[in-house]
Order: sequence, then C-alpha cells, then structure tokens
Amino acid sequence: MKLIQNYIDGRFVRGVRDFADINPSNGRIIAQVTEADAAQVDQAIQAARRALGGEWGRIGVRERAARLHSVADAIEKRFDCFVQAEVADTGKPVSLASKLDVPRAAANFRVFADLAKLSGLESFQTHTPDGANALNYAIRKPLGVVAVITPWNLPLLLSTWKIAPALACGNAVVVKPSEETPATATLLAEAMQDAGIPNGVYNVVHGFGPESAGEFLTQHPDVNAITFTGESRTGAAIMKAAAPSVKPVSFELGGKNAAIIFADCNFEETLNGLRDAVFLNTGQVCLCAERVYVERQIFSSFVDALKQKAEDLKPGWPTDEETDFGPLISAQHREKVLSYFQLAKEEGATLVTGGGIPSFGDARDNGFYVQPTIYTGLSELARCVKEEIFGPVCHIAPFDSEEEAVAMANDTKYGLAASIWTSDLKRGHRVAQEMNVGITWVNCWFLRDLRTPFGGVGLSGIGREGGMHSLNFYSELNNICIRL
Ligand code: NAD
Ligand code: 6OH
Repeated sequence: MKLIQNYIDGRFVRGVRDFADINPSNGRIIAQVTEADAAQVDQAIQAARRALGGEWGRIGVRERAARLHSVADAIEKRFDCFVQAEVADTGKPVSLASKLDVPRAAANFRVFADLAKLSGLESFQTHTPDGANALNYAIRKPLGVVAVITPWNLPLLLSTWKIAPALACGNAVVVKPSEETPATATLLAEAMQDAGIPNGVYNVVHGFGPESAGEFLTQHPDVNAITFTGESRTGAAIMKAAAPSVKPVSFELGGKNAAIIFADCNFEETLNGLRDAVFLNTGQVCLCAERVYVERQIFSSFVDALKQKAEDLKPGWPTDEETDFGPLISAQHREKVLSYFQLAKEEGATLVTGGGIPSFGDARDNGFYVQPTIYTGLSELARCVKEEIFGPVCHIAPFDSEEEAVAMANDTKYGLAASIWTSDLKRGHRVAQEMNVGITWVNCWFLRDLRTPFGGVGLSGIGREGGMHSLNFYSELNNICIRL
C-alpha cells in the first residue's frame, strides 16, 4: 500500500502513526498517510527557520522567481501524476482536475514569481517644517515561517495559491494539507526538489486539526504567520490559537453565496453559468451559489430549465473523461449534506429534483455520491437558506424588484461572492456595487484574474489575497526615512 509521507527539511519522513486515505468514488483505501506529531511539526518549523538563514535568504527576488518558474515547469512535467492524485483523493472528475486544478497550480507559481520580481517600492519625498527634504521608501521583508493550512475541495489549487506568493516574498512554509486530500502536497515536494528549492523552504506535515498537526502549527510560537482556507468556525479556533503570539492571519472561509437573475438576462448563458455555479465540483467550491434569486417573470421557466441541467449531469467514475459530476468528499460530509436534505423537507421546501443518493449497481454504491438537488418554497429564514451546506444543492426563490433581490442577497452573516445576471449593464454595475461581499461576478462566475483581490467579508474571511494583496500579506514593510 502506498504511503504518503511528511516532507521535512528536504527529506520524506514517516510520522508516528498512519491513517487511511479514502477514494470517495468507491470508499476504498488508496493509501496510508503518516501523521506528524508535535515533535515533527517542531522539526519542520525549525528547518524552515534555518532555511531562511541559508541560501534562500541570500538569493534575491530574481533568482527566487526563476526557481518558482521551475516549480511550475516541474508541475507541468508531472501533470498526469498530479491529475491522478487529485482525482483519486477528491473524487472530482478528471476533466475538471486537468482543466482547472493542476493548470492553476502552475499558474499560481508563475504569476506570483513575476509579480514579486516586477513590483516596485513605495517612496515619498517629504518636505520638513524647517525647509529640508527627506526621502521615505519602504522595503519588503519576508514574514519568516508561514503556516499554510488548506481544505479538501481544491487541494492543490488552494495550497499553491498561498505557497507561491509566500515563497515569492522569501518566506519558508510549513504546509498542513487536509487529512482527506494529502497526496498532492507530498507530490509537490518532488517538484520543489526538481526546481532547486533549498531544503527546509517547503515542508509538509500531515494530520488533523485539533490535537494534531493543524493545532501544533497554529499554537507554535515560532510560526510567524498563518494563512488558512476552510470553514468559518475553524478560522475562529485558529484565531484563538494565534492570539497569544499576535500572529498575522489571512482567512478565506465559508460562504452562502447568492446569484441574482433578472428577466432580461441571456437565458441560455445564465443557465449554463448557474449549472456551474451550483454544481461544479459537486457544489464543493466556496464560491458556489446556494441561494438563487430569479425575477418572477422567468421564475418557473428558469426553475424548469435548471432542473433539466441538473438531471443531465452524469454522476460517474471520476476517472472517466465523460463524467461531469463526482461524489462528495467523505461519508461524513455526505451525512452532513443529507441532513440538510432532511431539514429542507422539515422546513417545508418543495423538492424540484434530487434530494437523495443515486444508485449504480456497482462499487460506486460504496462511494459518497448524492444527486444534484434543487429546492424552492423555503422562507428566507429557513436554516437551509442561512447555513452553508457545501454540496450540489441550491434553493431558488422569486423576487419582484431589484431592491428586494439586493436585500435578500445581503441578508446573511457570510459575504464571499455574488453573481448577477442581466443584459442591462447599468443595472449590473448598480447591483454589483450594492453587494456586501468580497467578489462579485456579472454575467459570469469563478472567472479568475490572479491579480485581483480575493476574499470575503463577515464570516467569509479576513483580508484579501491575490496580486499585490498577497505580496502585502506575505511580507513586512520596513519604511526607511532619510533626512537629506
Ligand atoms: P475545515 O475548516 O474543516 O478544514 C480545513 C483545514 O483546517 C484542514 O487541513 C483541517 O485539518 C484543518 N483544521 C481543522 N481544525 C483545525 C484546528 N483547530 N487548528 C488547525 N487546523 C485545523 O474545512 P474543510 O471542511 O476542509 O473545507 C470546507 C470549508 O472550506 C467550507 O466551509 C468552504 O466554504 C471553505 N472554503 C473556503 C474557501 C475560500 O476561499 N473562502 C475556499 C475553499 C473552501
Ligand atoms: C474555493 O473553494 C475556491 C477558491 C478559489 C480561489 O482561492 C482562487 O484563487 O481561485
């Protein structure tokens, strides 16, 4: 059986005990993962600290950027291995992993390498009260050792989204991937070795959250900053752990995202957009729309058409090129999603489609599939409309005015993303500017430019990453003032 190891100070090392890595499409064990204990987490942090004082701390940004491009090259060289590992761990369709996850991992390294290399410094010429001049300029310094903690839905995409800018700024990282999806973080270590990233700059510790590698990292006094993507309540626990040593944190958390569809939208484009926004990656994307608001004139025709799209999705083996809909990540997560299906019934929802488990008559019946599911008829106060489900499910409600749609969309403690669908661009701008979120798409969804700010408000996170926002988080500014 394959063993997925920790990677500490340039060596693959066994942990204290092993746990199983499960394939979500058939429930089978695909590998054992070796869990790091507190001493090994400490070794990884000390290795990262030493690396900062070695070659990595001496080479300039030009050379760092060149090596990060080499990491991207090494990912592309191992493209198929990364795709296979991600598909086996997550159960996502191979078409999605090869179109989205793995290309984005390479792009993350290229974009932040270039950005760090090309970005300039802030400077000000200052006139003093006594008539002299002073020059202020701010230099960037790495934060030091950065802990990177990531979830299971887009494992490689989301971890490299943080690792790449952290390394571009000259930090060393200790990465704790999700216990559900450990494979690609260890595979990335091989790409780091190929690219000449010095020992200790990239470390991986496997394990769980509480009383395991996650908590050992966040409580460690020698970690200088924590960057985390995951559930809002995990963010709260991490904040508490980070408080005693006053560490900076960057949090990308959960969402309960709204889509607002006006009657004047391009119906077909909106329908295809919503099929993705609701069901991509089996609804396990933090940006997915679980609340859909449709202008009353087209409400029934839109519900019927999205029902058809949902029923056209083919739940299948993730490794099959034709599959466009995979399983949920785990038995436990499926229990959570099914409990919301039950709750929707109890809250009086009308089931439009789905609401159960598909049957295959083969080993997929031991996997963690659910049907693409749509509800209507719930009160805006229902828990199914308020709480993040993180599955292939949405609730569709009608609206009569722009004001009503905006009020419903904003009535949430979350605030990650929104999408607005209309042919009236003036209205698109107007409504977009009313959204209390970090990211608003008009006539599209999950269309990414890696230079733009990415993050959420309220329970959806703290801070922004992307472009210069990432460089600002992953570096400290030292402002130097010279009296001339
Ligand atoms: P999770 O919070 O359960 O776990 C994320 C990571 O945190 C895992 O590596 C886990 O082991 C670790 N962890 C758990 N408890 C910890 C603790 N006490 N201390 C330190 N580490 C701990 O999230 P998940 O279930 O893996 O992912 C799904 C969630 O992530 C959803 O809520 C989703 O919306 C969110 N998400 C948000 C974004 C975004 O960009 N905003 C992106 C992807 C996923
Ligand atoms: C959440 O599941 C998706 C997050 C996406 C990104 O962080 C990104 O950079 O595209």
